[in-house]
This record gives sequence, structure tokens and C-alpha cells, in this order.
Amino acid sequence: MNHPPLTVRALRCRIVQAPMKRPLGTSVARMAFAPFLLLDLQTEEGVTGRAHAFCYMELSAPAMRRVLETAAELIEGRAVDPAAIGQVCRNRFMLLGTQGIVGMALSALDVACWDAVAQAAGQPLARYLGGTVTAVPAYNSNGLGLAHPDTLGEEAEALRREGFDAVKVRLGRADPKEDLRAVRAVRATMPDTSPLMADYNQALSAEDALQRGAALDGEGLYWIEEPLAHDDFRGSAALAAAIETPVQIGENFTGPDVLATAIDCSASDYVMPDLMRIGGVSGWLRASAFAAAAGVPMSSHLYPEVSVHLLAATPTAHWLEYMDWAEPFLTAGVTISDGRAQVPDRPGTGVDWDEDAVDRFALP
Ligand code: SMN
Ligand code: MG
Repeated sequence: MNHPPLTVRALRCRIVQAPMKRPLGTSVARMAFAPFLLLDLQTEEGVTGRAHAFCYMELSAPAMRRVLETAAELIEGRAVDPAAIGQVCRNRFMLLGTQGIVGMALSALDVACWDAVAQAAGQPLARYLGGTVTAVPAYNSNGLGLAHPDTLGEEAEALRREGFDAVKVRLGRADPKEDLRAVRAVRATMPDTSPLMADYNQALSAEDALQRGAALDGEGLYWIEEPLAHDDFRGSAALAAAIETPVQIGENFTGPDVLATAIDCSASDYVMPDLMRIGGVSGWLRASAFAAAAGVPMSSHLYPEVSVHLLAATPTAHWLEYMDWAEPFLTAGVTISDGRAQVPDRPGTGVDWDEDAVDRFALP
């Protein structure tokens, strides 16, 4: 692909950590703060490409910054060409491995490159990728953690009042009856036609998943997400074949080839790659081509601000996961109305920092 000519001048990394409006308890961890790495790719032409990468744990942020400092040495003075820059950086980190923290840092760099070239072309990223400036179905993924089931109905109603039809509840309590109570508490507050997603965060054994999955059939769940270890494609395929509720996986795919393998194994009914694990915009585009060829519905994981553009250019686009975690330090969040997220009609991704907030939430 030919991009408008831009030259990398420098990379600037900052780390912020803002409190979550609704702390989230999952089967893995409880999170009350969201650490992010903020990347500015500055060009000689004056355009700045931006990316924000969720770090999961505070400790990964300085490591990701180190990766990007090393990448900067390789790419300063080069053309802002996401494919070429990705190749150079992956070669440099080949011996260490380009997944995990390295992969997340390089994905952020890829996103910043695409933001820069789309800005230089004067087009929203969605349109630059061949999609349209449209609105995509979104579910409110904030909240509904592993709290007491009695508190969840009210929370679901509050989340839907933010402009959404669909929400996602976390599961994976030790007692499956408590999970069932949680699902019913939320479901009872929603019209039958409103999608309710459920996420186990890899909590179950294969045997447990077959039992719990079958017990949840008939409870009106739109999908069950990551019931098993993220890379147990065989177990996941057996589960997906055995139960009626669709199985969703993908936030832990560490590149488009992993998604292709999962689809090859019929590991799930749906896929939902994460922008920073799949390889940024470049990885997403390759992944979406695989999903399109197989006819598998593809949703996004986190990063609604960027993912809204990608889904608008994805042939089998399904659901946008809406999270508000980055909004404290962005100049604008995603616009939601009638259960849909609007692609912003601004050049690039439209992601920009609220500098006062960045100062306020800065970590060293
Ligand atoms: C999730 C994502 C990121 C951090 C914690 C939990 C969850 C989701 O799996 O899909 O929203
Ligand atoms: Mg998940």
C-alpha cells in the first residue's frame, strides 16, 4: 500500500494510570486502575500519530517503553510505512520473541503509524482502510464484574442507560449456582431481544465448561467468552460443538496466524481479537481477511476509539466492546447512541490526549 510520504522524527512514550469509574473484578484479577502507555510518533512533516496501549499490569508499562526506545533507534529517519517498520522491529526482537510485552509495544507503534498516515491523507482511519464513516453495534463492557449477584441488576440497568442495548457479565465463580444467579439477575432487567454476553476469562476446565455451558443453554446468553485456557483450541472446539450458546474467543490471539489456526480448528463460533495483541491495525487487517474468508463474525476487544474504525472496515464486523478506561485522558471518547458507536469524522483515529489529564495521571 502507498502511504502519504512522512518521515519518523521521534517516538515519545508516557505512562498514565487513571482510576476506573467502575472497578472490574474478573475470575483472574480485580482492577481499579487502568495503566496505559501513550505513544506519540512525531514526524518531520509535523503530523503526530498516536496510540494508547492498555498495560494490564503497571509493571509492563516501563518494559513496553524500553521496547519502543529500542524501536525508535531503528526507525528514526525512515518512512512512516507500517509494514516496513513492523518488519524491521520484528527482526530486531526476533530472538526475544514478538509476543507479550514486546508484541503489545510493537502493535502500539503500528497503530501510531496508521494514525499518522491516515491523518496525512486527511481521512478517518475507517475510510482510509476502505470502510465507511458509520456507526457500529456496541455493548457496554464496563462493570458487571464478579460482584454479589444481587447488585448486578441495578448495575446492568445503569450501564444500559448510558445508551446501550447490550452488556457483558463476568462469570467464573467457584459455585456455578452463583454464576447462574448473576446471569439471571442481569437478564431479568433486559428485554429478551437485548444481547447479554458473558466472560469467564479462561476460568474453567474442559469438563467443567461442558457442564456449566450446558447448564447455561436456555438462559439467553449471546455468547460465552473464553471459558477455557485461551490456547486450548481443541477443548474449545469440543465445547462449541456440544452447547447451543455460541463460544467467543480471541482477546489472547497473538497475531493473525493464531486467529487463522483457531478458525481452522473451529475453536469458536465468533472471534474478538485485541488490537494490541493481534499486531495493531496491520495485524487486524490480516485477521479480518481470514475471518471474512471463513465467514466468522469478528468483534473487538478494548480500544473502542480505534476499534470502531477497524470494525467499520471489517467484512464480518460483529460487536464493538465499549470500555471507558481511556476517557479520563482523551480529549474525546467514543460517541454512543442507540447502542451504536459512531466512527468520528476526523482525520486518523481521532485519538488525542488531554494534556492536563495526562499530567495528572502520569506515572514515572
Ligand atoms: C477483560 C479485558 C481486559 C482486562 C480484563 C478483562 C475481559 C474483556 O476479558 O473481554 O473485557
Ligand atoms: Mg474477555
